[in-house]
Amino acid sequence: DDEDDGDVALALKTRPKTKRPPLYKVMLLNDDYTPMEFVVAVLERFFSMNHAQAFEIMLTVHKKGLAVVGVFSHEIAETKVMQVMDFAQQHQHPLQCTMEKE
Ligand code: TYC
Repeated sequence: DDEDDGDVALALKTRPKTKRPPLYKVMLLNDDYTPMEFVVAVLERFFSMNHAQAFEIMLTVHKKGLAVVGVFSHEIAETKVMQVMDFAQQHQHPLQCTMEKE
């Protein structure tokens, strides 16, 4: 009677926090030397794109300077960046891949 909506007020203040983990954009950067076919192969191999999708994203990077190629959890994003950077180094291409919090 005195404080009939006390628990409602409390419920509003103590709403369960369901915090989702942050997501990270993985980006490919343009350069003047990495062959277009190599970038397409990277997108097919590490980002599960078909050839047409991969070619389109590669052209976007080539024209705009960079593009987001996927959005992942922190751990998956780090793994993708490592895989791309290792693969590029193995083939002596200067291709750069980075990640950024969404
Ligand atoms: N600019 C490169 C070329 O003309 C192609 C390229 C595309 C390189 C995308 C990197 O992330 C890249 N051969």
